[in-house]
Amino acid sequence: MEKSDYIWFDGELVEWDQAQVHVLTHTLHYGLGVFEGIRCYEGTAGQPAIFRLPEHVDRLFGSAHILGLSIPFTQEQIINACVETVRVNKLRACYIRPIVFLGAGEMGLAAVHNPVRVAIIVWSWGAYLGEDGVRKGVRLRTSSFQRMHVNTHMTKAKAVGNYVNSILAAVEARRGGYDEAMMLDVDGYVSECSGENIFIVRRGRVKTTPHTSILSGITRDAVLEVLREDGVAVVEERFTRDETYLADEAFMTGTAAEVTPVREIDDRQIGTGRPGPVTLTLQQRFAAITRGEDRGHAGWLTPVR
Ligand code: PPE
Repeated sequence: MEKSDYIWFDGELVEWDQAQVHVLTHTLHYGLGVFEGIRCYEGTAGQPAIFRLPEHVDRLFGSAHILGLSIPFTQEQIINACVETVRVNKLRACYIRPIVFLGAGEMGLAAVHNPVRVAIIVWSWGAYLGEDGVRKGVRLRTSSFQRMHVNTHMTKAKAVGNYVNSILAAVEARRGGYDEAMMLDVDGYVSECSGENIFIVRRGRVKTTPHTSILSGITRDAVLEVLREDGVAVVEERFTRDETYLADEAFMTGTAAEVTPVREIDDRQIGTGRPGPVTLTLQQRFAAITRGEDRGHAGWLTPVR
């Protein structure tokens, strides 16, 4: 990973190498923290713009609220700080990672009164599952690890600790020679992937899992809106792993993964084994929107000036 120049840390810009924490940082021990992943895109006119920034910051505050963490800044301050961090690092296209964590002080599980700290880091991040994955599609494997139950971890919070569940699945899939893990919920239905939401298409009709056990993806929301605008039939409904085998197309959505086609699930070819028409159209629509070429969705972009 390439270093950027500055990191926003507790309200100030500090040099990349100076953004350090103590080993007694509470979140490091117990995982109580929340974060976001946001992308900034270079527009066709050369102007960088951040995709759905207020929605991401709102989810960050929602995640903190769920975990009982009080962020010592306003949403507006965090929005401005994200823009500022991109600007000072002179990056055009980049990934933005705000993280809220409990600092050092007391130890123990109930030591929730330690200072709540906030950092915003930006760096260049290319295709999450590789350029080939975006063009040709990726291979998924149903995970042996279930997605956490809605009453064990809080699935609506993008919480640091939730990613232990994701990492177990992601690493297992990659060790098995697959690109990514498809996770089932505790009832056995498809939930989401380790870091993406999942969609299937059959006979022109698009299906994605309901909000229940998933992280409510902001890309998922954007894709649903674009599909509906284009007159495509979409439903949010539970489905089984074998229903995915019968799909004509499948794709995943996420900030890092954007719209990534799926060409195989559990060693079964999906459709023709190549990205299908619904997926391809969506990728083009998404690229046009994020590059600022679609005036209808200009409201989803926050320019970095
Ligand atoms: N589910 C999970 C579990 C998840 O982590 C993400 C984002 C999504 C769904 C999609 O949400 P959204 O980005 O709002 O569309 N995953 C982040 C993880 C990246 C990382 O590996 O770190 C991301 O895409 O930023």
